[in-house]
Amino acid sequence: MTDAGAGGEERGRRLATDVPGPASRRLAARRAAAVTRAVGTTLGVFAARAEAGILEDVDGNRFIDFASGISVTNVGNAAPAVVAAVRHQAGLFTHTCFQVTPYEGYVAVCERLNALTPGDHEKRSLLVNSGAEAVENAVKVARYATGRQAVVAFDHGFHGRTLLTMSLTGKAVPYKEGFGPFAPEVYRAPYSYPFRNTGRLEEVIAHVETTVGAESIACVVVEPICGEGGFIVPEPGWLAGLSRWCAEHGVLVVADEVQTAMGRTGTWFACEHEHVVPDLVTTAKSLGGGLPIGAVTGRAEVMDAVHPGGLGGTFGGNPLACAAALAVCDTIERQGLLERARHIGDMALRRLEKLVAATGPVGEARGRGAMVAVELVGSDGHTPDAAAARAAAAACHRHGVLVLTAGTYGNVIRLLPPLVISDELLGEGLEVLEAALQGV
Ligand code: PLZ
Repeated sequence: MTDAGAGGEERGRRLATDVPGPASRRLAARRAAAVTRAVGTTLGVFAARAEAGILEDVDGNRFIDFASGISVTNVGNAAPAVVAAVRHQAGLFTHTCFQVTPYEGYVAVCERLNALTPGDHEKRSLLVNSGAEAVENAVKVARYATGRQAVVAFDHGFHGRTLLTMSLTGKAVPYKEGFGPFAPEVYRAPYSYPFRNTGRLEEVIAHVETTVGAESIACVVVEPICGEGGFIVPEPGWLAGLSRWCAEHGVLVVADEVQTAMGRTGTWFACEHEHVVPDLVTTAKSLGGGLPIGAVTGRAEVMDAVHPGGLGGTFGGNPLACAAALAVCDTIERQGLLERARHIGDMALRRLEKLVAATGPVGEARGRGAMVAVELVGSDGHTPDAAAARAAAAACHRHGVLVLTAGTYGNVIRLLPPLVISDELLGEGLEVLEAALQGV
């Protein structure tokens, strides 16, 4: 265990108290009396500060961060360039509402996204506050531009918690149960899941053609890699085949890159691995490096189909969030973080693949770039084992490594380390995870 500490060096993992410690437990009691229990928590330690790959709690425990706040702090927590940009902008103005008086930062973020997203066609962007809002607006735009109503989403997909995006989301508990009725004209299709041998492209297309009808569909909303659904990497060619079918039938492709974008998978956008050029791309999470911002970026003629005044919101593209987003893009470029993501992925997968066994509990290790997961199964090598995932995650937490679970069946442990994490911290965290997996 390293404990570097002072002088701007990377701090190491440290367990100073029980997890959670006394200060966290006191805050948890206040929380229980003040915050609705409906908001869940992965690890009940209260944060005090965080940096590149370390999150420190109010008891002085330091966790190796394999969560990045669910793929938000790709450039690191409180990344110096982000902090400086936000401080500077806060001293100039904090808000005008872009619809009242515009400002350059909003335009600059849109220019950046138009240039970075796949495809060299003419593009336009819209800025919003969250991933859900981005997806919701992408569907509004797709419906308007096509004059069609149906939207196809996929098994294992997660797109948010608003009425429309919850309707698009594939998992009932905890996201949907009790919250109906859901938005109409949402249809679901199988997603390619190689480990479980489901969602072959021909089946998906036949299902959509017979149950919805191509001519009614405004768009498909698809994650290039399922995030909450369990880091499911579709079969090679699946996304490209789906996009081809869409193009042939006037169906727009909305790539939901909220979790996968901004270098996470080793490219700016996960669609690039499949050479897919979506009509619309949604981003959020890491775009703001910790400040809330989301975006829809798409073909100019599609985005501009909507009448002036048809899209917007009070806070969309807030100037502090725009300043942060520009600093995030600069940092990814300057620090070569796409390459870092690939390196992190190689290192993690190489080690986790060694744990895969026909009789479980690790049925598969998979991922792309710094988006890596293990799927845990029973001794038949197939049946999802959520209890094992919970136990392994809890063991990691007890030993100072913050990991997240995922998956429709709750049986996946996913790693989303910040792309700036050192090899040393990454290796140490993996060691803890390996021991936790061997212990279940
Ligand atoms: N699309 C692909 O991953 C958010 C969910 C956390 P918001 N994923 C984290 C939770 O339990 O609510 C997500 C995503 C994809 C859309 C969203 C929604 O993004 O910024 O949380 O609204």
